Amino acid sequence: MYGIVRSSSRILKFQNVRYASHSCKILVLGGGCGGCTIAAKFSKKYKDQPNHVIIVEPCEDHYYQPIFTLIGAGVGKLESARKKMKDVLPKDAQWLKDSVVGFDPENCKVTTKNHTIQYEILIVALGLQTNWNAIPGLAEGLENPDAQVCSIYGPNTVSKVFEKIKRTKNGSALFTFPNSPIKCPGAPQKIAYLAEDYWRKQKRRYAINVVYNTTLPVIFGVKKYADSLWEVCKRRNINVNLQTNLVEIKPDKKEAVFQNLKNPEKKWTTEYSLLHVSPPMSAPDVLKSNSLTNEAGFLSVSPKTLQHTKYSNIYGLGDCTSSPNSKTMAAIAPQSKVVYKNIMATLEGKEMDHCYDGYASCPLVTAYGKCILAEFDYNLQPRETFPFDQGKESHAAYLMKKEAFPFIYWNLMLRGHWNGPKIFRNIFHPFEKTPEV
Ligand code: FAD
Ligand code: UQ1
Repeated sequence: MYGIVRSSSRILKFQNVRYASHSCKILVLGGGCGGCTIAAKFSKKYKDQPNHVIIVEPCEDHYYQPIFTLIGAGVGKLESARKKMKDVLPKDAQWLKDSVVGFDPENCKVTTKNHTIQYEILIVALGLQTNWNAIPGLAEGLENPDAQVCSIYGPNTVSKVFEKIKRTKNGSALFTFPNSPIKCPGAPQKIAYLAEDYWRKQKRRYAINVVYNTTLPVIFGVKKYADSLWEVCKRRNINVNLQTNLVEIKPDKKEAVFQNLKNPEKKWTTEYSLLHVSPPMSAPDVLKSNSLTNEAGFLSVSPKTLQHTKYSNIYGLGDCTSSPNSKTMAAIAPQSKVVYKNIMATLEGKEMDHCYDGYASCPLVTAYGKCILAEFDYNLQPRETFPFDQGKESHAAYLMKKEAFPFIYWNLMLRGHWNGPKIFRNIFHPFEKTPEV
């Protein structure tokens, strides 16, 4: 029933095959964290049935993005975050190296630039799109080596961040959080803490005004961790401005224009000596404006089952869905189990019985060697794994961020073996009740 209709399985990998048709049981869109993780689970299940799992992914390289924050602070190099896509995607799945361009959910078909694919089950894991052109002056500023504009948010920009931090000797160092949903909402302030710590260690902190301008009305969404972060900022004299939006950069003059979101007419221009920008993000263009998505362009899924709200043979995971969790890799670990189990139940004609509780985690690095390990759920209540107070800065949490999580990612998660730390939480907190979602 399944299989390649007009091409051999090997040909799938080559771009010069035009308009070939394929069919498969499980079609995964996106070979990033979510796509690779879920494809690994299904290819293990169907390893004796070639062509059952197809992954559509255009990129040659796969990145472990969480380590970009440390790379931006001079801890490690970009090469440590990068592997070849062909080496991380599951060997028992077919990789179609192409971009999705259209959906036809009524007929269970997806089109890519060069192919059409018929599926029984579709899993969408297309991530978030980074909109570098949404702020006038940002793209020019990043390209201009003298403009002192930088960002940890792109594989092409992250390597230049530390150089620019090192070059900053005085003036105002501004760090921004955009007016859109973003991946790892903690990262824009983590890089501010690391840069501040660097300047302190270099004995030039007294000459630099460190400012964190966020569009959000809070420093962090979970009160327990927000309280700790306010203390860090107070102790280290980091100025935090809430509801403050970067709207334009004038790289030649080293000036940034901000807007007060409480009174959007109110705009002002500030000089900077360093500007770290977390760019606006959105659902990928290909997802926007079709019957699969909500108004903002995110794949409409049930927050509990991660099944599409209209088409029962479509599921989503990761940053591109409407599920209101914090968009992190840590969230994808339990999501991947829920999606896998619920699809298997559907295929076997059973009720779906796995439910995602919104778990997400954010290792909030506050200095070289220190981290607050935030873990929480849909209710924004802490769901901590370890038997110590994770709201306090600790070296253990920093080591997990730097060493343990990358190891878990490459060796367990991408191979379909990591469903999050619940197993450890159950050991350390045996009497904790699972909250209602
Ligand atoms: P991605 O991993 O981004 O993958 C999406 C894939 O879809 C990509 O490979 C892309 O090429 C592909 N794609 C896009 N368009 C198409 C198309 N048209 N057709 C086919 N394929 C397409 N998370 C944490 O848990 N902890 C952290 O400390 C942390 N820190 C972070 C720091 C930074 C600076 C960044 C950038 C991210 C961080 N994250 C962190 C977030 C984490 O990296 C993301 O949440 C995670 O990668 C999302 O996985 P995903 O599969 O949804 O998207
Ligand atoms: C996690 O599972 C994970 O995926 C590998 C991350 O990715 C980067 C994380 O940052 C975190 C915090 C977790 C959660 C794991 C534990 C042990 C708390």
